[in-house]
Amino acid sequence: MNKVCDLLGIKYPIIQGGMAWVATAPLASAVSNAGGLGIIAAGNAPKDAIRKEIEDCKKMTDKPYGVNVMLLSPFVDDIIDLVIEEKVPVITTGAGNPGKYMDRLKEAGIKVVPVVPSKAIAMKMEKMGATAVIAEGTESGGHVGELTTMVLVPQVVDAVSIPVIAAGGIADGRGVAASFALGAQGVQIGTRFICSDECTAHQNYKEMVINAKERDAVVTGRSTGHPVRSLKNKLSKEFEKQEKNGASVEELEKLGVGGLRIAYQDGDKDKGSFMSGQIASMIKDIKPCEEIIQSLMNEATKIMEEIKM
Ligand code: TUI
Repeated sequence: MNKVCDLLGIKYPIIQGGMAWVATAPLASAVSNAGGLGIIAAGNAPKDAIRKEIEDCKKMTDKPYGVNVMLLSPFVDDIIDLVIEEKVPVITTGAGNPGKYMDRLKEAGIKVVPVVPSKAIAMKMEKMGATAVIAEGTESGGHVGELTTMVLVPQVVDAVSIPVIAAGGIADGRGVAASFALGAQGVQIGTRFICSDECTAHQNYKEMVINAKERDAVVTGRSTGHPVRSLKNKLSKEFEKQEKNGASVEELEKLGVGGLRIAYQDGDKDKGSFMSGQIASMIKDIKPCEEIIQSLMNEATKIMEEIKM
C-alpha cells in the first residue's frame, strides 16, 4: 500500500495544487471523487468565503479533501480557526512556516502537509509534526523557490522519514513515474488541473495555459522577495520593466495585487496574472478530472512495470 494514500485515505497518490482563486469546491470535489486529494485554496480570501467553499465541497463529495492555507494571507489566523471548526481532514500550507499553528491543528486531528522549497525547511516541518511534506521545485506556478524538482526531491527524501510528495513540472504519467524514481511517494499537480472541465477559472485562463510555449512561464518579482511564476503577457512585461527600473517593493506589489483575480474572473489576457507552472507548454486539452487522473495513473503504472522487467 502506498503510504500517502494510506495516511490521507485516498485511492491514488495525487494531490491537487492549492491554487489561489482557481482551486474552488467544484475542482476540489472532482479531484477527490476521482480518487485524488482535492484542495480548496484559501489564498487571500476571508473566512466566510472559504467556509462556503468547504460546505459546497462537502455536498459534492464524501471523500477526503483538503484546504490550502496561504500563510501570507491577512486572514491566515481566521482560516486556521475555520479549518479546525469545520474539521477539515487535511491542510497543505504555502509561502511560509505553519509552526505556530501546528499544536492546535494536530490537537484537532488535522493532517498538516506543508509545501517546502528546501531540505532545511522540510526537516524543520518534520520536527514540528508534519504528516508529510510537499517538495515543490521552481518549475511550479505561483510563488516559487530556487531549487528544481529534480534536485530538491531526492535531497528531501534523504533528509526526512515522513512521506515526500513531489511537485513542480508534473503533468503526465512520466512526471509521476519520475517523482517515484526520485523517492517521492506522491505528487502534487496544479497547472494540469487548471485545464479540467471542473475548474471554474475563466476560459481565457485555460486558453493561456494551452497556448503557452516552452519559455512562456516566467518569474517576476525576485526583487520583492516574493518571486512569482506566471505566463508572459503585458502585465508580466510591465512588471519586469518596472523591476529593472528599480521600482519600490510597494509599487511592484501594487502592480501585482489583484492580477490573479483579473485572470481568474475576467480572463483579461493583458491585465491578468496567469500563474502557471513551466509544464503549461505540455498541456494541450481540457478534460474531466477523472480522465486526467486515470491517464496519469495508467501511464505511470505502465512505465514502472517496464522498469521491473
Ligand atoms: O505558496 C506557494 N505558491 C503560491 S502562494 C501564492 S499567493 C502569493 N502571491 C503573491 C506573493 C506571494 C504569494 C501563489 N503561489 N507554493 C508553496 C511554496 N511555499 N513555495 C515556497 C514556499 C515556502 C517558502 C518559505 C514555504 C516555506 C517557507 O518557509 C520559510 C520559513 O519561514 O522558514
